Amino acid sequence: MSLISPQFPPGFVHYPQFFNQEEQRQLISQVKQAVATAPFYKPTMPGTGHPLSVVMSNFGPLGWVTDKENGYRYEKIHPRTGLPWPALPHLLEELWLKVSGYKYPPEATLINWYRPEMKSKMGMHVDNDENNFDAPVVSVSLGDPAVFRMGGLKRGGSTLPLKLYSGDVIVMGGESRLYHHGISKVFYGESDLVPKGGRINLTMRRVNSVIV
Ligand code: MD3
Ligand code: FE
Repeated sequence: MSLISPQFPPGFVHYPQFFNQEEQRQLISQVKQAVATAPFYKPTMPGTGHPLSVVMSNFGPLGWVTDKENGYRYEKIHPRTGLPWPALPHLLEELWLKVSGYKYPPEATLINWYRPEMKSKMGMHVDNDENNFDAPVVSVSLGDPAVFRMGGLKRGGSTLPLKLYSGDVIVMGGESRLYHHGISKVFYGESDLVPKGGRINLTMRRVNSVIV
């Protein structure tokens, strides 16, 4: 079941409460396990070195990373430990099979932690560091609710809000894949799912258009 305003672009699908409480707890415990070996790191902007307010880690064969020197890119290893990223949990593999409609598995699953003490948010941007825009991006929200904003193909212009709750899944396929989007507000302190509080977002992506 998906309930979204007809103003959202074709290919954008919202599944409210895709994951139940038990599954959400399972996903959080898998994130906890992953960050025990692939700790959250502080991403910085290319050139300026300005920190993003979220901290990040990844699951799967590739991870999205960014730093002052080398900018936005995908890497097979953690920037600090030099170790491969932890494997994608089965629950997420299954999610991709159910909702992506794509022939190949995801390569990168970015873990974003919006921390209460940092009042983390995410500015409007486009996900375009991949070499494959045929595959959708699939995202899972966990913990505190947030206001997601969807813009358009060009930057600036009006945005449409959508409140995302813990357990919600969104799929950004078709035209929506290259739309601007961001997180304008997190309602910190509303959920007790995340051990140290805040919101965790898991974003699954296909990076290459072939199996490498
Ligand atoms: C719409 N994350 O990691 S997820 C990101 O909640 C990111 O942490 C936000 O944007 C978060 O890049 C939003 C939903 C999302 C992800 C990719 C999209 C929405 C998207 C790509 C195209 C359009
Ligand atoms: Fe994004």
